[in-house]
Amino acid sequence: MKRVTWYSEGRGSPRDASVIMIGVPDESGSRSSRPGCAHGPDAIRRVIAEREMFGEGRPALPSKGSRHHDTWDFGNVNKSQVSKTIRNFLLRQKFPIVLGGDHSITTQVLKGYPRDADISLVYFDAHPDIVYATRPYYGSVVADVAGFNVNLKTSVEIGIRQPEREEIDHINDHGLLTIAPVDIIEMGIKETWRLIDNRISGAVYVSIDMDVVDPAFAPGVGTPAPGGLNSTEIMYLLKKLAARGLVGMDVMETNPPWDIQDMTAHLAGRFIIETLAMLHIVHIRKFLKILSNRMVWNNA
Ligand SMILES: [Mn+2]
Repeated sequence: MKRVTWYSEGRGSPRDASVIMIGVPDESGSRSSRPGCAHGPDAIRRVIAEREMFGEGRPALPSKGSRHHDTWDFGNVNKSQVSKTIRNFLLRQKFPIVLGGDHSITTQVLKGYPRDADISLVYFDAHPDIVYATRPYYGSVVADVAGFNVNLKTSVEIGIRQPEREEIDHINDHGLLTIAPVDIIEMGIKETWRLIDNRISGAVYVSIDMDVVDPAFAPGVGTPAPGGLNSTEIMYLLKKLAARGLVGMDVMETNPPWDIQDMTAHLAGRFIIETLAMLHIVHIRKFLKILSNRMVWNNA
């Protein structure tokens, strides 16, 4: 995979970049009957290069917001290298964007953050992914990271509409806030953002399972669930989150063999562009600095 500089202002190097993009072409944690999400990272890159007005030195043209970050594409890494790679970039105060791959990769990403990071997780997904499992997989992500560095009391799941019976119990036990697509219809998008904004605090990490989107907009996923959010509702929330400040982001479960004319890969790329356009790097540096200082301390 060619190394691409996004948002380049003539400075294409990892040292100058404030944002690092990392692909993880792995689906070993998936139990979907539709294989193929390991091809997600390269499909997203290809579609962005073909269709978006940026890439290789050209600036992005997002719909709102104009922040420019040099974004360096680190290429693909093995799942076993994810935590270490994330940790190394956090120590350099880089903002990571991870492309999946199946959703269990998010667990490995968050394990790259300090154990005491007390992260607020904003989890976009049709499924709660809070099954208790002895072997971590894409259905146990939220349960797995809750035992590590994610604080479920300040976290929120958005787009939930297909929980398993036991997951409803676990959500209630943890006091986890979930927002279903119909809740958004009732509240409206502004009130939805207010609810999320009041809930989250400190270091906020955003994880997107592309199946959060209605399959009408994103058919290329492993476990499609009708009745999801539309593209612009998600973009609206991502922009609000980015403007507030984030410590990392991932976009998972894009599944090219099941996609229709790259709709899902294109939307995944668009989510990233629109988020980056609103990202306050000053806020991010503040959070990342706190995190990286803790890492040094933990190492000593
Ligand atoms: Mn998921």
